[in-house]
Amino acid sequence: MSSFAPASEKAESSKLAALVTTYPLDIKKIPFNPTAKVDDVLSFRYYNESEIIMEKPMHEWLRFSVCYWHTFRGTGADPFGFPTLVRPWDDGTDSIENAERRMRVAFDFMSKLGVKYWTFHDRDIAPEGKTLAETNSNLDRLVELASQLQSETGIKLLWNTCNLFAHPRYSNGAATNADAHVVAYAAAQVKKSLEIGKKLGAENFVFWGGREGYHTLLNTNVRQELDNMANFFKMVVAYKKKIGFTGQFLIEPKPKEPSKHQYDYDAMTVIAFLKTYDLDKDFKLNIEPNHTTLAGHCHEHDVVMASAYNMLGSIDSNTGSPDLGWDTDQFPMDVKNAAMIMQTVLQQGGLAPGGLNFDCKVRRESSDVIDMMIAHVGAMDCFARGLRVAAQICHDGLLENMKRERYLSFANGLGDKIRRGIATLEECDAYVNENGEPTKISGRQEMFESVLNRYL
Ligand code: XLS
Ligand code: NI
Ligand code: NI
Repeated sequence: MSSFAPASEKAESSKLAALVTTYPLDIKKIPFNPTAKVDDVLSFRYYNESEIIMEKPMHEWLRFSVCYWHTFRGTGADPFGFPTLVRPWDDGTDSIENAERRMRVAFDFMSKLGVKYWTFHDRDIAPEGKTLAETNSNLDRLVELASQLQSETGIKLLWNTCNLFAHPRYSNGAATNADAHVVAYAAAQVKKSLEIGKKLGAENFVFWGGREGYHTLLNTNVRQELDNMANFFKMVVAYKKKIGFTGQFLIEPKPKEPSKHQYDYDAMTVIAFLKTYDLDKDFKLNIEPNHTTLAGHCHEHDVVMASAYNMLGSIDSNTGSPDLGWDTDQFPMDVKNAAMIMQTVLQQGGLAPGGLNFDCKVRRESSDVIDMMIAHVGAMDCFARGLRVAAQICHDGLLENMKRERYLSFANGLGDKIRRGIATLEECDAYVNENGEPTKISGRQEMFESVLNRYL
């Protein structure tokens, strides 16, 4: 801000600067204000949680959650630079006291933002001890506090998960490690997290295979590793039943990073894996669009594919940078992308018990505390606007009709038999001999794109 700025703007800017160093957060609850000024980024213009859209309040379509790892444990460090996101509530130690203070700030933040859910890895909330027993007792203390804060604020746990990729013991994978001792460690860690999920009422539980993959096929028995991964999931399903944990299990596909190749490459790969090992009734998918684009697909591809097979359980709503080839985990700020995702969510009748988890981090250059809030408000409003656009598209039914018309030839005759899987090659041969060359029919891509643009 230049020194020529009016006094009121100066006051505004010093208020923002003050937030850098204060907590509990000196921010009011984010209001809904449809006439908010364009630069009022601490109000929702589109997200009106109780407003009914297609027979449900917006908050039921948009089951937002804040993720603990990026938003409360992210430091902004990258391979070239030191941390930039130094938070006033963090004292630089890995103590239980610091973890407890941070958790209180997190629930304060989420309440002011107005989200109803949160997500975390086991290692985000409590320090890892020297032994598994010590780690678990650290977890018990923080889970106790989480349970108390959940009931005080009404914020619920969308899902928890295990960090099976950061500790050096997992450098060669967890469930797919070549050492059975490491596989057992991972299993013990998951056992504890399922118990935590049950205690905190987690509505889902996520498995992201962070290092389940390979760097070179020369040292890797892929078939054994995949069999082991399936058996690991079978142990997990058995324990879930045993303790009566009711959350939905989700696998999160990602093609690479940190491994060169990850087994859970994309939605279709994971669905094939689950069906191969007879696990498809026990799991759905948690789709992250940034992983989808990393796999070489368009932003909404895996959301659409998973939903088409009734396997879309939840979404890690973030985005990559279209011009970068890695997982940048940016806040979703593109209305068209959000509308495309929400269109699929509307078509399948919602995401519950899943939700829209902001697996996103502010840029390392966005170093003020207030940037955390601005980012979440902007992303929630982007999705709320996407929902409104998608609802209008669904309501008009125009694009859906245009799509349906392309497939009319399957409505009767031979097409109908092909569609129902009862046609034969001989019938197809006879049909072509009788009817000759098919008439060329335009795919009309530009028309579809032009129509879509009129809704945005
Ligand atoms: C990393 C993943 C991870 C999972 C949870 O790329 O997105 O954050 O969502 O382990
Ligand atoms: Ni994710
Ligand atoms: Ni990711």
